[in-house]
Amino acid sequence: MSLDFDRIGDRLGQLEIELPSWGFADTGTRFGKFLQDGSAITIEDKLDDIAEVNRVTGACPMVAIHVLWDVEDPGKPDSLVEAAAARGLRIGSINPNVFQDQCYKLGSVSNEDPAIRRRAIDHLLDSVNLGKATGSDVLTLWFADGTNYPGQGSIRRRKQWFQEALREVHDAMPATMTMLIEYKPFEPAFYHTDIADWGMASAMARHAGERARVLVDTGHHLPGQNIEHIVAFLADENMLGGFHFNDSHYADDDLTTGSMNPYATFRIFLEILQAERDQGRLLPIAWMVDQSHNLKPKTEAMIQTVMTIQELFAKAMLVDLEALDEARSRGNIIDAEECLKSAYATDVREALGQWRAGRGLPADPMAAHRESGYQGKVAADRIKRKPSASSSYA
Ligand code: PSV
Ligand code: MN
Repeated sequence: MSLDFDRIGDRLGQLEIELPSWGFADTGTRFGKFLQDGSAITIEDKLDDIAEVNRVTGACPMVAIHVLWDVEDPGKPDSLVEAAAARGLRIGSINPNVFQDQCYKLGSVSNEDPAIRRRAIDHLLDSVNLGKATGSDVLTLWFADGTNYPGQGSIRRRKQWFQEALREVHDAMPATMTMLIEYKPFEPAFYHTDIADWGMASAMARHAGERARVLVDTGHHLPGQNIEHIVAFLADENMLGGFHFNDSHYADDDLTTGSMNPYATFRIFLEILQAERDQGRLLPIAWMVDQSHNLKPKTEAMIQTVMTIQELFAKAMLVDLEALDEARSRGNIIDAEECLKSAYATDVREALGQWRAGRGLPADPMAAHRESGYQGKVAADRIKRKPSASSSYA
């Protein structure tokens, strides 16, 4: 099977994959952090790393920011916008943070205490303003709200508080902004999570207003969940707003996309492509990565992720949709499944290298990154700013 560059290359070139600032800093597990000499410390470091991924892939001009982790003064975001622009980047999604302050121990917008609910809503409204000031048009909402024990909270009252809060925030958004509502079945809440699945996120989005959609974080599902079914359903309901790509083996493991179940990611892409064909338009989807790498070198992990997304997307584009429809109409399950399998089995890596080279990009982004010596250079600088770390680049 050969790649039809005109058809596949144009569509692939439209994929802008937004990278998360938090994927480049030292992060950890509940049990500890493993520090890397080259990990980013400041927002400028994170922007440098994302610019490096964009330099070698040409696919990542947008950065997702987490408000409390990245923005020193939300009232003065100009320097952040300028720092991004100086590196050829722009601000993508704004991620408010109503989960880490002590006051949110029992919830944010679904807290029993009206003063805490108000504080959380005010932070969300500040985040809308930050979005306006940074030129971002996506407000990405994830809530840690939930309860740990039966009886701890009124599930219905909490739901209603959520609806009120999201409606208020939605009404404050400019017409160009989309609200994306993320769901997660558990963690940190272990008995009930207020927005636990796509159905609840979808209901919340409908209550919030016409510019609210669902955000599918691929890691936020119970094992065995058919994620492409959710994607197809949401796409058909015009409720699919974006992705947080990653992979997982047990739960929200934040592993690199396609590292565990690349066939599942391929099937997600195939559902999107089928919906796009049937609806005759590109779906308005924010393609975001949400990964935090504890063990892999962070910039390399993101380059690997972007290359994997492009490979799996190209494979999904190789599926002969007419032959698939035809096999379905004959009720021939084997022929239908083979349409997927033969596309998936095609090695697209060399063809993608040629496609990249044709666009003036390195054919092999990972090799280009390694040859540049970027990581050693930034590590030499960053290690001096990390008093407790011991250097492995010395
Ligand atoms: C929560 O698990 C999540 O997926 C949300 O998107 C957060 O914003 C992100 O991870 C970083 O904590
Ligand atoms: Mn996420």
